[in-house]
Amino acid sequence: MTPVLYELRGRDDRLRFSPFCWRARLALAHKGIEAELVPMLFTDKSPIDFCDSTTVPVLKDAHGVAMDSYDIFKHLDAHYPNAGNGPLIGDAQAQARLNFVKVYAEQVMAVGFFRLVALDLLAAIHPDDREYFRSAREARFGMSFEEFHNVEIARGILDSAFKPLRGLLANQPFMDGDAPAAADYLVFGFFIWAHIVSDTSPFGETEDAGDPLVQWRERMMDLHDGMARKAPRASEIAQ
Ligand SMILES: N[C@@H](CCC(=O)N[C@@H](CS)C(=O)NCC(=O)O)C(=O)O
Repeated sequence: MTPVLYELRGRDDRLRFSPFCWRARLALAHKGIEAELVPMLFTDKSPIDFCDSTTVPVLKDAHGVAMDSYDIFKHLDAHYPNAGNGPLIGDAQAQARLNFVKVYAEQVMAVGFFRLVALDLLAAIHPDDREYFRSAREARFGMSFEEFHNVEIARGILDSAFKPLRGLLANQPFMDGDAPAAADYLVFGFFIWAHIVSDTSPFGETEDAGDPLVQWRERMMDLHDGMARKAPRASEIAQ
């Protein structure tokens, strides 16, 4: 069977911005696997009724179902170990280290991105989903979207969160070394999320082309035939 990736769609079906779904898309591209992409709304999860997940991405293929972006990496490595560009994660030691990258990306860096684009994200979400998403996330933030969206605070968080990435990328082209793999995709998911929903740069009013992190972001945009660069952005699609 053709693998199927279930992913979140936005107000327009071309808007596919979920950071977790992007991890899965990039991982599939890394393996050279073409998947059918099936959209889902927050408020209509019927496409993934067949499994035990309430979130996307979900990947279904001939080997079974993987219901989380990180589990999709593991599933692809288990069932397609040497396909395309090879392993995503690597050995057990590499996986143990990757766990740190995942926690850092989701619990430190992502907060900065979310505060940078919160209102743009809400506008990019399907109108039927906005009330659900607003109330679920406001309960989590402990404040309104309008208060949470704060470019100055966001850039402060990101300036700090970007330091370890810059330190690493000053010495190697990708987080995983000479070529991109799971660590790069885990982190880049949040960059492409913000890029699709908003025109506000995470780097400030002007971007420094000599910044190793800006250079890495550009390399990531170019990967796999420029799939991230080609992704339609909210600002390109009429409201
Ligand atoms: N741990 C999951 C998180 C996935 C996740 O939170 N996905 C969001 C879309 S970006 C979702 O489906 N949320 C459903 C909901 O909040 O009801 C992963 O890494 O795959």
